[in-house]
Amino acid sequence: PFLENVILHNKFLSGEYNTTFIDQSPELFVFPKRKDRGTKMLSYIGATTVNGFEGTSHRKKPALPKPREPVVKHSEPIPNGTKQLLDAQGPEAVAEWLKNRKEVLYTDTTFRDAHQSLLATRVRGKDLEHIAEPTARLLPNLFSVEMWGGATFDVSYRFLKEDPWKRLLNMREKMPNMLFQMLLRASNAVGYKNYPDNVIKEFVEKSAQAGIDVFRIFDSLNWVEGMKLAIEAVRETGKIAEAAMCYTGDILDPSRPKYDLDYYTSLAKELEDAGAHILAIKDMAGVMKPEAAYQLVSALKETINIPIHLHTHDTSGNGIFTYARAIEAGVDVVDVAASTMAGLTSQPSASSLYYALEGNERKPNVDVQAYEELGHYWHDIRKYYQDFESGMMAPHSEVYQHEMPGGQYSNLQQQAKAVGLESRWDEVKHMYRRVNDMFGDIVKVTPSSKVVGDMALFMVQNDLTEDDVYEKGESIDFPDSVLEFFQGYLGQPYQGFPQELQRIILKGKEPLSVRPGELLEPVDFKDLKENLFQKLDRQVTSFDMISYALYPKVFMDYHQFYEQYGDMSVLDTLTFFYGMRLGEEIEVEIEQGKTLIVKLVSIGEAQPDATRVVYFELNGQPREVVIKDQN
Ligand code: 3PY
Ligand code: ZN
Repeated sequence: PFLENVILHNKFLSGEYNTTFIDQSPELFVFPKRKDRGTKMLSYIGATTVNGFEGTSHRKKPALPKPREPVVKHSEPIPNGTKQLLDAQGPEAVAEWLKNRKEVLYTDTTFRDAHQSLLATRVRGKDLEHIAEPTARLLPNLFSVEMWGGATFDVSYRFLKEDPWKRLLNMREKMPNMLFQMLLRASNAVGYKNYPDNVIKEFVEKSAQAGIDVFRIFDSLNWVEGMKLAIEAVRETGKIAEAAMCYTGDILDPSRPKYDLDYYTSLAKELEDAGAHILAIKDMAGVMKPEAAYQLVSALKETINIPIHLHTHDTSGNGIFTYARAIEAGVDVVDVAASTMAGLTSQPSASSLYYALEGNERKPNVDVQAYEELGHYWHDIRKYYQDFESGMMAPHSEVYQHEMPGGQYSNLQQQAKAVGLESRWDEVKHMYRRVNDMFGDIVKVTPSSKVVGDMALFMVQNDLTEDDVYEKGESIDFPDSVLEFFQGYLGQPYQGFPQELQRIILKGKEPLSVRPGELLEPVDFKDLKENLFQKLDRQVTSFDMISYALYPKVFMDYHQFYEQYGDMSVLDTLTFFYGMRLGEEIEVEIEQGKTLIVKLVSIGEAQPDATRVVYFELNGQPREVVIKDQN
């Protein structure tokens, strides 16, 4: 606009100015050459071939077969499912319908929590979308498919360089019969901190518009005050508000009375009163023992009138037993994953539970054979992501001691490795529990679990004992997340903060006693949109806008990647993570009906400035890109 104003100015138009510097400065006419899509893509493939992908071992691209997939008739109509019930009759009708089912219902988590917990959330949209339609055809009797939210949102942008909204919209098209479920961290949305109220409302509204039907809402401290706004925002969209209480402690252990049966029944009642259509019990670490599940679900059935949805992780190996007891007590829905993406830190296996319920009147109404076939796809695709496996190979009953959530275990392990604590991992796990106890025995789930993890790492790294913290705490600089937690920026823990520790950590800073969202300035979306328009130099969608409000830096980094390389979500997964083998030829469909054929011909010697020329053929024409070798 500035330049336009200049050339339209009357002095410019009438020639009353001196432009001789233009004639004398030929460099003004040298413009950066805008790279075409093909060259951008080759730059990405070249860079990944030479330097590897963050988080994968830098090794030669593995040769893996195409995943097997079930045969389905694409020409036939997709059978109706619960989505049609919600759309026609609304959330209360769905809740009523659920309560009247004899069989237990399934939510399939393969598309979200299973890979968040087993593969560091790294499964790409392309691989999820590929199996979406067969799943919709083969499993129309599921209650819902959990496929969005939690960590998938930022990991999409941050590591996979793809737009999470596109994933949602694409899958929505392929699964028109399924209720889509997401995990919403209440006032933390899909982030790790509290956001202003209007950001939460806008995010919920946009997610509902893009296709989410069931919002599982939890607060990382089970603080109902922090959940009400999100519950209300979901109710206003006409979608299903599933309020979750996070299971912590052990109701069977009388020596640990903080989170006893009464705690949970009162919490459930509060959530029902706050407007929940469904109650979720979120056992994020998988520490709910079978008998506890039976007692808890039985007590809740006596207390509330809304359906109950149970979520656990199979870390200890007891998941099926826990579900079986909960089902006996009348739980309405349970979370499961396709068998080849189940078990360990993921959810229990859908087909194992099916067989475990053989002869039981509550056996789920799903096609177990179809589930097994879908499992073949996941089995094969999982191999593409082997660099992200946690290494846990057997049931891990230690979880009952450290209580780390399934989604955190492998992450914290990576963090420990990054700061040189790989060989002290046992100490970190032990410290995690010590920190929990120091903090007053708190709910540990994103983001409060991150605070506990940060503190545990910090203490092990600095060889600090619990006594050191109390004795020398005044002179210790604690991690920011710990400081913010004790200031009340994540909300208020049940029964408050331990006061002495809070005093030591805050060093005179005043803690909040109100809801953090009340204090945060609302975001001016109009302003933000203009600002973003200047930055992106293109039309700004309302999805971009809310993503930027949640994660400004992550979003801008993604944008910069996109400018440099283009849309790399079109690449097949092995090429995306490992680049290409010498002599290999691949086809890339960059848009419908437009395919590029890429061959990697050779890689030149490293030059003194550490660059290498990578030689390709693009649709038969020679092309080269210069890559900085970072090894
Ligand atoms: C998340 O918040 O991402 C979780 O999965 C918590 O269990
Ligand atoms: Zn979970």
